[in-house]
Amino acid sequence: MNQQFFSTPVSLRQTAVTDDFWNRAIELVRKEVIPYQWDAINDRVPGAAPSWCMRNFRVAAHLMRDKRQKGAAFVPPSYTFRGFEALPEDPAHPEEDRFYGFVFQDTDFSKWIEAVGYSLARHPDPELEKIADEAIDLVCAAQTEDGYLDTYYIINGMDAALTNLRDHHELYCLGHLIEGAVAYYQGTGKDKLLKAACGFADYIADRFGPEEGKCHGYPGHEIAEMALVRLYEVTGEERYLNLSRYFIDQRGQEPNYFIQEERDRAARAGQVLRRPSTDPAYHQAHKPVREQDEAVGHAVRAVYLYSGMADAARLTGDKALFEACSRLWDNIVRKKLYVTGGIGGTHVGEAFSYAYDLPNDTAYSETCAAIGLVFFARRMLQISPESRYADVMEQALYNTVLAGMALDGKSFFYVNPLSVVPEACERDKRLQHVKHVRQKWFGCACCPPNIARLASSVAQYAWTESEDILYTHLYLGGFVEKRFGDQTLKLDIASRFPWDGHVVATIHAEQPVNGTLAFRVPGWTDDARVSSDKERRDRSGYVYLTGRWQDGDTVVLDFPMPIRMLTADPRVREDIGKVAFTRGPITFCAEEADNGANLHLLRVDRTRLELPGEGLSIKPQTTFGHHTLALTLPGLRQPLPEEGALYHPFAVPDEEQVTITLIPYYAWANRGPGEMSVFIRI
Ligand code: FUB
Ligand code: ZN
Repeated sequence: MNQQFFSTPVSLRQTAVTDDFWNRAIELVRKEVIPYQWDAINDRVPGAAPSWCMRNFRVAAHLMRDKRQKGAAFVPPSYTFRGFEALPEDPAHPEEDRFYGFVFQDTDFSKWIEAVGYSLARHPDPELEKIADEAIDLVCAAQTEDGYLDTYYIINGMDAALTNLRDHHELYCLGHLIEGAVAYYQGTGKDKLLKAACGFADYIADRFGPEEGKCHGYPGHEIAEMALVRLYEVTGEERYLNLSRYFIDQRGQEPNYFIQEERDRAARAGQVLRRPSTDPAYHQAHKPVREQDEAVGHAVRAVYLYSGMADAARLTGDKALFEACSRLWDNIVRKKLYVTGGIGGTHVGEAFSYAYDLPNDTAYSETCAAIGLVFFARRMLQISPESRYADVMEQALYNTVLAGMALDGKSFFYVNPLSVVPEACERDKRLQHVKHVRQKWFGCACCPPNIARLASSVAQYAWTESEDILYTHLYLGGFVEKRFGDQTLKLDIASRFPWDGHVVATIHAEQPVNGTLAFRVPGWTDDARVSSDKERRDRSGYVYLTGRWQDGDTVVLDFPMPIRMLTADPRVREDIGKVAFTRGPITFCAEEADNGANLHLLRVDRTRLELPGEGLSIKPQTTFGHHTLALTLPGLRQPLPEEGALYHPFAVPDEEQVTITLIPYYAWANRGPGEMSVFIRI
């Protein structure tokens, strides 16, 4: 850990993303997703699963108003808890003052307001801001006088608050509330929600800690760890950083808090807990985090935790914590990462599987997990700018994260398989979690709003800064401003990423500026060229250019993007004898729309790959007005015989020569239902 290289994300207000690729995604979020999401969290989307989110806030706000008006002690309605998901008996007429939905339903609002905050930072919109302000008024009206803010318990009864940290997501709601509040504050300068988030964080900080009589627990679903760090960075209040560190260090200590908590709950109900209902590894609580070296359990929780650990390590200079992050990172990247940048090999527990278990058709690869991996990668880069972190960040971002949203921004994937046969998805119960058509919304709507908040803040993943270095990690086209001392430098980036690796960075500055510009050299290119007249140093896949920058100076970067044919480590049983194709940051896949059904009958024709005019080639393709590149390659297709005997004596099949067409993985399932496969036999 060398503090000289530590950095923080630039403010969105210092940036603009103007290229066709990302600007399109950001605009989709602004014009389609944010308004749609607002309707969704207000249960106004016909045919979509209700969110109940804003309704729950309204019910909680009414309860709080009654309490304030009567001046009496707050007596919540005495409902028995219905468990994880309470649904109304009659959806058309929900009972007036009940909580509905998942225990973490409040986070639908928090993620929406976070995306709104990022969007407003770059694109003022008084109408949207007014809607957001009114929503914030409602949310704040639901807060209890001592700062608590989770409608599940405000409505159901505060007597049970903080008694089920493992499953009931209160601290997850806190984390998302903080993230949303900070983004809205930074985007608009308005601090009402930020104060509410601080109030909730203070409530928790007062009740958690090593002191006797305080709660020694930690979040069942991580995120508060990184959110509290962010709150600390915005407010300067050390207690938030301390609380984050407490949560990180308490996790996995003995006696295990979650087991003890469940035992206590059972005892209160007059029962004896014979066996904990959940393995602590699911929550990454099986051992202290500093001793962990394998990414296990629920994948989103895991990478959110590791992100918080990296944040805390950076701010406290905690080397052991950073080393744990590095071990966990390496474990993911070497043994548990899909070629699409997805993570989570099994739907059982939405979790990491064992090493090298990366099934293609039953993959979970939740969109949120890829987003969490992007968070983790950016935080590792902030500590140690090494291209290998940015490579994975880019891989997750351009492939699984973007695949999570349709090209028209109107439907979403939660699960991102690498191989799909529609009939199997529809008829095979083992594939119940896999959809081959994107959904409009989800009852558990974690993924779509997560895409919205990441896409609208993508500039903060492209550029980070320290006092005297501006880092470019991703080659978005647009600009970023950086103050070096009392001078401002504007870096204007002309880029056609991800299709073309030629990038021109032009400097604009009223006065000459002394400083260092660091540019990442992607790991997928062999022959990178960086032209500049400034002093050059290379370190861990970054080129550092130091000097006196004048208006009009340029840095020209060339990152050739050959088509790469990748094979997995042979320990990945699923992929043996198969290859996947990538070019630059993009992973490709075959779709039925281009190649016909029965993709499993295809294989790459190795003998023709090297022949002039027959090998791999690129062709432009347009889907929904969105320009992409397709790859073509020589292939062979085994013919299907007449149906007959299931087994027969082996004979070398008489394969037909075909051309295989591949499209970017993120663009699959935009042309109607059909098969898809990332890996192809060779
Ligand atoms: O538990 C909250 C969110 O719902 C998780 O992050 C997702 O995996 C989904 O289970
Ligand atoms: Zn999700």
